[in-house]
Amino acid sequence: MEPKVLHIGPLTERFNQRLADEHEVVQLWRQGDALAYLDEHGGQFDVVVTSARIGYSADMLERMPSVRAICSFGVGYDAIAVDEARLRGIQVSYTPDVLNDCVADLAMGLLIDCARRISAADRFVRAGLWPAGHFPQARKVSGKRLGIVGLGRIGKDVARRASGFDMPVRYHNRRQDADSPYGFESDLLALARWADFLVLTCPGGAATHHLISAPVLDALGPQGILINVARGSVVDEAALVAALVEGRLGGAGLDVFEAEPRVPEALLGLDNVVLAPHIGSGTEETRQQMEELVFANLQAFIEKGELLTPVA
Ligand code: 8YV
Repeated sequence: MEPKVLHIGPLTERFNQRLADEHEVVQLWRQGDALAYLDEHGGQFDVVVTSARIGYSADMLERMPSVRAICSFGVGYDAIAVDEARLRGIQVSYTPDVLNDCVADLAMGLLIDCARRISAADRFVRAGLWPAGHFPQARKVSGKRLGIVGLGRIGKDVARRASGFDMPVRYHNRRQDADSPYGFESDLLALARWADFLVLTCPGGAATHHLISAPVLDALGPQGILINVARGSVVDEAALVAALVEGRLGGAGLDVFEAEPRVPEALLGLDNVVLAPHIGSGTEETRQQMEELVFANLQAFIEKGELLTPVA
């Protein structure tokens, strides 16, 4: 029997359309109050499709007793009640690996932009300020010390790119990676003191909530640059804004925010920050691969009752 799919929140037009064309789908965002809708109709769904950003909470799970699989578009699953799903015997899939390149590319792009002040220079030229004087000097990138918080698949791709810039790399993880050629730093403060640039590529969720606190930002210091392509929740955003405004931190390149799409007002006026609207995986090529992987997971579940890339 054709499974009934609940699509939690809109993705790309192409994805939404393809899912609706290929499966029997209800688009939850068109049904008014989500919980009220699920109270009445939740029992009919077998599979949920969602994304790393549009969560699937325990509240919703309770209302959908027949669901057996959640297929998520994205590598992060902090927005999905994975533990609750496991307790209920629900399998969860995600889209690892296919987006590593693009997220790592964006981390390097934000890093170079912040250090060399490319976006600020662009604003300077567009404002017609060049004839009136020189653009202030920026900071060199090549050869600088790179600290990585979360040396997983994406972190390793950032490290590989950094080697092309002759950067010494050290990292902080919960546990040392025995196979890694990079120096392990169990003390995050020590890593921040050592690093010129600190790049965040760790998962979100309770274990990393506000890992980047005021003391870590102070350790990175007035010449240091923070790059976040992980999750907004990893950084104490109020402390970050204060450090930037008070000049205790050199700069920041941010693709993610604590309450995105809301960005703290104070950041908008700062010339030493580069702000992006969560575009880490947002290229045509990568989004296509993520889409294919969601559909492949869905198909595998329908045909064999097993997902291709289950959350471990
Ligand atoms: C989103 C992401 O999935 O993969 C992740 O964890 O945060 C992103 O790639 C994507 O923006 C779709 O919501």
